[in-house]
Amino acid sequence: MRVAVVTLLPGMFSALTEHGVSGRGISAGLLELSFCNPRDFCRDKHRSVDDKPFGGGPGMLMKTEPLLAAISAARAKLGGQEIRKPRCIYLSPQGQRINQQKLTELATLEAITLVCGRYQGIDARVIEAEIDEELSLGDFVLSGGEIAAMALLDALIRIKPGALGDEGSAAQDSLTDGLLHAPEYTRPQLHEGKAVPPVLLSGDHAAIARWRKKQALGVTWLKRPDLLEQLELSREQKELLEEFKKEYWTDRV
Ligand code: 9WO
Repeated sequence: MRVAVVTLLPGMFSALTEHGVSGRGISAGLLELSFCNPRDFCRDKHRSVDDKPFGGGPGMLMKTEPLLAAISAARAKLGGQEIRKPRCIYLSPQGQRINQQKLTELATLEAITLVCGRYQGIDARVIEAEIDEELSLGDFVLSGGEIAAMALLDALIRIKPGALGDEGSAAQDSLTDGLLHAPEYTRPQLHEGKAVPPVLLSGDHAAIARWRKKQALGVTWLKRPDLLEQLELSREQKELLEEFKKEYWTDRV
């Protein structure tokens, strides 16, 4: 997958490229990153990249001309004719909320352009003309799109086959099946008087798998009932959840 990032602050992306799973994935070529900086496309003497909003008020917008030139350069970099028009994505709080399922769809694309806003963002007509999808990671505001773009890219890389190496497969990630993950435990066996659930020490792999499925359903029911409502549970899952609820209420009285 090839990704061109339009950003005034490409240096921020070293957090992604130089560390951990994402760093290794990029080094291994699972995702090819390039940058187009509007600053490099300025034609005025002061190389300004911001501009005043019509109507006044505090803050600035990204200056349109260098931004458009950088978006064009990103498109050209991604290969022009050979590849279908790369999807151009703008990250902002005004975008559609994305989730793990949307990420798995994005992971199948061969090329995308990510536009990172700064200041108060970009001219509405530029969004209309150039942006295919405006996406949000959640209902909060950052000081620019870069950290959101890095979060998106990190999540995309870990989906790619081979990205996780010995650490396992992204198929086991929380939310891949729409559910939260069962709780996990490591040493010591006794922590502040609390023991590890005995089934995890039993060596009975079928029993452990069943317990984890039940806990995943139960944890989702307790913490994110909204996620459960979006799912069509199988008969086995319904039974496991009923069992979890029964134990939950028994333990509370
Ligand atoms: C800045 C600003 C300054 C003064 C008055 C009002 C203001 N609004 C903004 C603003 O919303 N800036 C955004 C910063 C413009 C687009 C890029 N920025 C951004 C992206 N912040 N948060 C995101 C983001 C992206 C994806 N998911 C969650 C948040």
